Formats: sequence, structure tokens, C-alpha cells
Amino acid sequence: MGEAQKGLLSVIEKLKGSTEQEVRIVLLGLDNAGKTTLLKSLASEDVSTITPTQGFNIKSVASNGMKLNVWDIGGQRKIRPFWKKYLENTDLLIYVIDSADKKRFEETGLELSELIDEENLKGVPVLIFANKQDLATSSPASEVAEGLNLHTYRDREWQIQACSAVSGEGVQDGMNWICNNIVNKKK
Ligand code: G3D
Ligand code: MG
Repeated sequence: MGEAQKGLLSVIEKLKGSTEQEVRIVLLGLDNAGKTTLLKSLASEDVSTITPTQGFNIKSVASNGMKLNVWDIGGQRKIRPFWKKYLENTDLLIYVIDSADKKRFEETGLELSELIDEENLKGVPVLIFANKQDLATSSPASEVAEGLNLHTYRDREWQIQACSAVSGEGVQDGMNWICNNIVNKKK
């Protein structure tokens, strides 16, 4: 099996090397952004689905010292307090955007700005995937960044990465940023 097929999480694991610390990642975004598609390329391991009593679905991947939780945000303000448990001790937020859905840039930008103010995500680095770059109608990452006012995010490290979860293009580059900014710093 080649590295790519083993899943990017296992590659992170390998780069993580000797550190005993767990690396905790949450992957969020509006519905239809491409989270599930991305998760499949990130994790070759079994994905389990948890449905807390509050009714939102969390997909979860856990393997040697790695934990990745994924769920849809947006339209879920009322149940936001119930998420908090799943945001605890987060090392990295991956936020996914449908770059072809300009109509929702404002909505997704608002969700992101509220999200990063969550107590459990204070100062947590954010990798933003400007997904669906394979579509002719998609906006380039620079426009997505502008639409989301990313330049106003000064209290943490962030990176925007153009990608296509379907073709896999750009996903590896995002992963490299994760390794350089999170994993190595934890050593
Ligand atoms: P979600 O988990 O964030 O809700 P999904 O999003 O991963 O379910 O993806 C939603 C739809 O967008 C899916 O299409 C999926 O195939 C598509 N999609 C995800 N990533 C990309 C991408 O990079 N490029 C393109 N062109 N499409 C993408 P369907 O038709 O199955 O609803
Ligand atoms: Mg999904």
C-alpha cells in the first residue's frame, strides 16, 4: 500500500514520531462543504458515527494518538452549547468551504468567526480548505479569504489552502502545513 492510500492521518502519525501526546483535530464547515469527502481521503481508518442525544451527528476517527472529530455546523446555534465537549483540548481546527458557493460565503464566514471565539478554540490554529477548486465556478482561495475577512484574524496562526477533496489536489499541502505548525511544535 502506498503512503497516499494509507491515509493522511497515518502520515501525520509517522511524522509525529516519538511524541506521546495526542493530537486532536476538529474538522468543521457548513453542510455540503466537502467534509465527509475530505475525511475519507484523510483517514483510512474506520470512521464511527456518534449521535449525541442533542441530535447532531459526529463522525470520529481515532487511531494511535490521533483523534479527529467532524460535524456540520450552521443552523445549529441552539445546540452549540452541546458541542463544547467535542471542542475540548483541540490542537487544530480544519474549516472547509465550498468555494463554488459564493452565496454562502457570508454565512460560513460568520459561523467561522463565532466558532473561533469559542473558549475551547481560543488561539487554536486554523487551516481553511478552499475546497472544490476543480469546479470552473469556484472562487480562488484569495477571494474566499477576502469574503471571510481572514485578514482580521490576528490572534492565532491560520492558513488558507486551495484544494479539491475529490481529486485530492492541495490536500497534501494542507497536511504539510499541519505537520509544520502543529505536530512539530508539540514535540
Ligand atoms: P459535507 O460532509 O461537508 O456535507 P460532502 O460535504 O463531503 O458530503 O460533499 C457534498 C457534495 O460536494 C458531494 O456531492 C461531494 O461529492 C461534493 N464535493 C465534495 N468535495 C468536492 C470537490 O472538491 N469538488 C467537487 N466538484 N465536488 C466536491 P453530492 O453530489 O454527492 O452531494
Ligand atoms: Mg458530511
